[in-house]
Amino acid sequence: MINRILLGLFFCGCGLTASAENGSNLWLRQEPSCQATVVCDITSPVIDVARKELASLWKGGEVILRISADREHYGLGDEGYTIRSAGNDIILESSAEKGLLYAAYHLLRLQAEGNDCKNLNISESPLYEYRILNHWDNIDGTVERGYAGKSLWKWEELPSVISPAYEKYARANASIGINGTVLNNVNASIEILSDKYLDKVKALSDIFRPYGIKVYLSVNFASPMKLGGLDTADPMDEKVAEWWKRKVHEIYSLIPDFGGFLVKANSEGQPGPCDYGRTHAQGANMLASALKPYGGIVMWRAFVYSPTDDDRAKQAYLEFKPLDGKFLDNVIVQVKNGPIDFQPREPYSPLFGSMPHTPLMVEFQITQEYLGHSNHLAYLAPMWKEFYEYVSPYSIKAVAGVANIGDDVNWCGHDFAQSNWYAFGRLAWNPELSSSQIAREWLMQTFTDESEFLNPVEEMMLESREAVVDYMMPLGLHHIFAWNHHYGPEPWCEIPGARADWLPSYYHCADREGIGFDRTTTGSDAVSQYPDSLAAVFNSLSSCPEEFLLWFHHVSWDHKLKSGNTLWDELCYKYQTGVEKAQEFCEVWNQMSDYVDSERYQAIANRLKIQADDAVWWKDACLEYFRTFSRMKYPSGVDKPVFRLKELKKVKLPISNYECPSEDILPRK
Ligand code: BDP
Repeated sequence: MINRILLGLFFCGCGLTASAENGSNLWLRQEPSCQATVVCDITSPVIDVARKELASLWKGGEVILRISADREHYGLGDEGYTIRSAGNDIILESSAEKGLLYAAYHLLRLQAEGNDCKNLNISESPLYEYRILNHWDNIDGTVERGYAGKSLWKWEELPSVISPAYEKYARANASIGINGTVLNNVNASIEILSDKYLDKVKALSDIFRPYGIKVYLSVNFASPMKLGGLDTADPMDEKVAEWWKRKVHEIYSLIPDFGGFLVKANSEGQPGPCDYGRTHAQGANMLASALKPYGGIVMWRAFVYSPTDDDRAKQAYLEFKPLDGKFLDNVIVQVKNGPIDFQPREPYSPLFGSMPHTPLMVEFQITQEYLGHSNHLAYLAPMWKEFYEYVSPYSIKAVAGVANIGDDVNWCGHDFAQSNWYAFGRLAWNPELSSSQIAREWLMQTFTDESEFLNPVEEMMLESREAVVDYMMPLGLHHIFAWNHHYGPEPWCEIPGARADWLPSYYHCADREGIGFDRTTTGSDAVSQYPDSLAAVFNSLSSCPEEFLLWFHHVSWDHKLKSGNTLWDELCYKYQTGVEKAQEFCEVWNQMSDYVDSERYQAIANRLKIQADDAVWWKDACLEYFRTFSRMKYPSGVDKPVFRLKELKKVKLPISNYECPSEDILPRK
């Protein structure tokens, strides 16, 4: 209830400023009371943040912050902490300052959720040491696959002009436990390592440091040539290794706690060690040796596939598995959650579990490149939890998420997309949290704690990703998106001269007989990259989970599924369900106007409407197109198409991969 009264007001206790609600306060919207007594005998930038937050926001008794000398006693590490009530007072204890900062945010979260904060006895520590956002931000201000405006980093103005957004960004991250940020796109510009840009990077690092956030950079493997003027970037060439050492030294003299490098090499045209006949391990190790003396790490991406080879889904495994055990200990191989590319649903990448002697980290995509950009509501915690059903969170070393943040006033475009930033941080801290708990936490802090709002809206969030799968790519279909921008459907897309594996027909393989990519042992044999027991499950048409059916099998149109429906009918019903769900979300939201400020209410309603309309477009495009192969009728209960295939084939959205389409250019009846 409290949140509702406060909507539209922020900092009313201290600054008395009222503003129209615009979503800019994210999940951090408690009213400062400016009253709490915070006792702590240390002064440092990190402690000062914790102190300031508690002093202005905490509404209970005294809060005592303590560094415990007895590390062993807690065994919670530098970022872990305990929170204990002692009468009216609260004691926050950690073996290091960052732990106290996280404890402060934990306590404030409990308060925001309406917890009475009596009898607290909490011990917490993050599962992963590295919980990192990857920004795909370019230095020209665009954001690759970013749908929330331009880059947050105003490179032109830095380092002299410091936007207040930088500190807000750091605060938001710290409040959910994110402790690292890669500032720039994996398709990295050479200039990021120039003196000029390093000064700008330093300015950002200085702002983030008190919030426990380390800065990392994506680097271009050819930097020694293009920036350093060398005639090679061969990792085995001494001049090259020397160049990197000097560069790393220069970085650390500006940024003593610099985190390290993220590298996309020999992938989608980026340079890399393979250009010189070297392996990924040789490339990564050369950089790792340069970073090692300073405690920096290399996150080396395994997102590789070449145009001519085998099934794209197999390639990362084929290239990286033989390198198991060959990386230095400060290299972490960063693997996308699925074997292809952030599709609405993919099975997990078989590299997980296949490189026992190499630390691996998972890369999730928070930005909705393939899930309706910032127009569609898709709460992604269930998708990430699904990954952990197959890959034990304890088997990997770290987590990265491709950020969905831009300079839009509400940070993420869609107000509900904020929940994905939030969920990423919470799951990176503790992957055991449930999607439902995270949704609820976020809703209570972001909107209101009234159950009439919470229950239906939480349910809508929990169903949203599955709805997107249903109206876009059900039953294991994947990558049937429109060329380049990946927003709408284009299963028919043919571009003369284009790489086959960039075209939808490569993936759906629809023909007169059936549809789906045969990855069984008699097809591309991608199944065999999974552990034997799972490979057997995926390989058999009868035991393959239906959500992955067309990922692993080419299935005949009249094949009977578990429901008793033929594949064709089931496909139709899935698209229909997706459409109905998206329409239902609009209805659910229509009931919520009493609980939400009018600005956010309307903005969300508008986007839900776009989503519901897009769902129809997706259904019609896919079913009408696939029907040209199946030549079967729609079963009863499935809506007649609104659009004709001929019309939809003409749709070309004039957007690039830096934009989210506006309503007026989308196909509508
Ligand atoms: C794909 C994106 C592309 C990225 C690439 C990557 O379409 O823009 O550069 O992944 O992850 O999802 O490197």
